[in-house]
Formats: sequence, C-alpha cells, structure tokens
Amino acid sequence: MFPDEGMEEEAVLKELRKKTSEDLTFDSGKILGSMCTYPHSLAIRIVGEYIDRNLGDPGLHVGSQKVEMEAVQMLSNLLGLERGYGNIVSGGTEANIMAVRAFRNVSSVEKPELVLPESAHFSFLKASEMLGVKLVWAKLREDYSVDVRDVEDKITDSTIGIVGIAGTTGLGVVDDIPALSDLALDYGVPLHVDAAFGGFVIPFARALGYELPDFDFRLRGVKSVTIDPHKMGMVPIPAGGIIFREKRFVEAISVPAPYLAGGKVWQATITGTRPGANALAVWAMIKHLGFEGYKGIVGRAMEVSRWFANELKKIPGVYLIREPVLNIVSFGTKNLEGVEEELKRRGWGISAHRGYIRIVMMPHVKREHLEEFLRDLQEIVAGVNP
Ligand code: 0PR
Repeated sequence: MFPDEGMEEEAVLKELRKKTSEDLTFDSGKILGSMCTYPHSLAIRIVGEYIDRNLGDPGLHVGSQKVEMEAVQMLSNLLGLERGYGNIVSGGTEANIMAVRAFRNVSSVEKPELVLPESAHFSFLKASEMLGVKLVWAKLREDYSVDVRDVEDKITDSTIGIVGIAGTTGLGVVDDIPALSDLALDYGVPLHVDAAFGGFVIPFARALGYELPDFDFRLRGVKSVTIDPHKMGMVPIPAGGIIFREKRFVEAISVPAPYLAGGKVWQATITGTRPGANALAVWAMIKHLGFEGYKGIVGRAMEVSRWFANELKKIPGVYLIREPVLNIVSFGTKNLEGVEEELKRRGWGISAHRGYIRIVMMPHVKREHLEEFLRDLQEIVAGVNP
C-alpha cells in the first residue's frame, strides 16, 4: 500500500535491511553461480559521485558523454579495433538486442532470420520476439561448441546475420569464431560475437598463455561484439558494452531525439534515460586496472577453475560436463535434482542449468569457499539415492 505519511530515514533503512537479509551476498562466499561480483571500490565511489548523470541527455552531460565514448574506444582497442562505434549499455541483453536490430535494419530481407548456436543466451529470444527476427538454431558438437557446418547449412537468402559465442552462459565454451568469420565473409552476412562474459576474460587469459582462438575484430567477418563490464569487468550493474566495427550499424538503429539540451541528437540504445555513472565507472576501472590488472584477476580465476575441476573429478558420482575453457566449471551428478535442492537448502547460490550445475569462478569466489562447497557436495552425493 502506498503510505500516507513518510517514515524516518533510519526506520526505512532498518526495515529494508530486514527485508534484504534474505539475500545472499558476494562476500559470504556462497554465491557460486553468478556472473556478477562485488564491484571494485573505485567503481562504487564513482557511481556514488556521479549518480545524477544521464547519458540520455548528453547535451547536459557533455563531459560524461565524451568519457563514455572513450570507454567505447578502449573496449574497441581491447577487441582489436582501432576505432569502434557503440555504447555502454544496461547489459548483455540490451547489447545483443542492439546488434540484432542493427543487422536487421541494414539488411533488406523480408522475413529476417538469425542463425545462432543452441547454446545462445535467452536474450536472443527477446530480440527475436521484439524485432520479428526468426531464430534458426545451429547444433552443437560434442565439445559443446557450435557446429560450423550446421551453421553453414542453415544460412539462406533470408539470413541477416550469424552469432558466435565467446564464453557460453552454461559452460564458458568459446565457439570457433575464426571459422564462423570465414563463413560470414563467404556468404556476405555479418557475424555478431556474444562475448558478454568472455570479453573481459579471453584477452587476458590469452596473454597468460591459455590457448584460445581469436574471437574479436581481428577477424574481418566480426561486425559487432557484446562485452559486459558488469561481469568480469568489476563494474556495478548495470554496465554492458556493444561495439560495432562500422558506423553504419549504429546509424541503422539511431532515432532522432530533437528537443534535448544538446539539440538534435541521435539515440541508438534501447533505453532512453540511462546511467552515466556506470559508464564513467567502466572508463575508470579500465584506467585503474589496465591490461595488467585485469590479467591478474583473470589469472587467479583461471587457476582456481583448474584446481576446482580437478577436485570435482575426485568425488565419486560427480563428473565434469567438459574440461573448463574459461573460469566456468559445470558438472553433473547422479540424482542431480536432489543434489541441487540440498545444496540450495544448505545456502549455496548455485546456477542449476538443465542437466548440470554451473560454478562461475568470479573474483569473490575463493578457494576456501570452494573447499567448503566440495565437502558439502561430497557428503550430499554420497547420501542421496542413486
Ligand atoms: N550473453 C551471455 C553469453 C550471457 O551469459 C548473458 C548473461 C547475457 C548475454 C545477458 O547479459 P545480461 O544479463 O547482462 O543482460 N548471463 C548470465 C546468466 O544468465 C546473467 C547472470 C548474471 C545470471 C548473474 C545470474 C547472475 O547471478 O547466467
């Protein structure tokens, strides 16, 4: 009910604390299935300081808009582009919708179709429904990467683009983006890479010596990339990233906003009024951590993942779905549903996918938390009925 009279600030806070005490927190070490983490303290400071900035009216916040564009440039550089076009947006969902919208709008197809892996994130379902683009699913291979031959088979005259995933939601698998890029060039269709998760992992893991294929604008068929700072980028929610290789894609999705403070401006994002603070935090984190800083974060996460995967193998009744590629480890057990239920009852914030449990080695996930989890898991799996 909407209250007649207001409450004291302290009383409001007290009530809120009580209500949110049911939430799991990252510092508890119990959240193992999330792609988000506790943001970096500098990013939190920046969001607090610049909470009033609105990139939906860049004429008012000219400086912030320039910073957003600098952040877009730095992300473009990380992804192998000297100059890119795009925005810091609300997350991977908005970024993917913008990419599909751009591909649809630059094409002149009557019944647009998008070919994408069966492992694609559900944000493409929203894009499909909103944009009237039919999704054509390509099969996965045994290693859970997309079957490039099947992608080729599914390309038709109605195809507006294809999608590859660099760090799948469930398993962290990186598709064969070089082969998809070749295919895209052969058939003259744009390739979108969903690196919402992998974008802030793969470049650093490669620099550390992990063998991972090219996945970004270094491949000429790649026309757009989703890369989310609110996942491994250490920036508070909401902070996603969409980068396009060419300006024409952004132009194809821009609408005029004629009455704003900056005069007639063009808006490509799905959201209108949108947080400047988070875009500034993206810029600040990249400046503060630099390539070396992110490399350190990713290196620790990758090491913990390999260790954890090996520990899982030692538990009878537990099996890996596949060897980890990035810092995501997914496993199955006998009586999976029973195990999931009991893990949740014991307070573990796991991500229960169809057929397996996903653990994401985010920076807040420490070895001691995983040791405790492994003890619980072993006990539960030994106890449940086969
Ligand atoms: N693309 C990929 C590959 C993703 O994994 C995700 C989100 C998205 C796009 C969409 O991004 P946004 O959620 O930012 O719009 N993947 C996570 C997932 O579904 C999102 C998430 C994050 C879920 C934290 C739970 C959680 O606690 O697992």
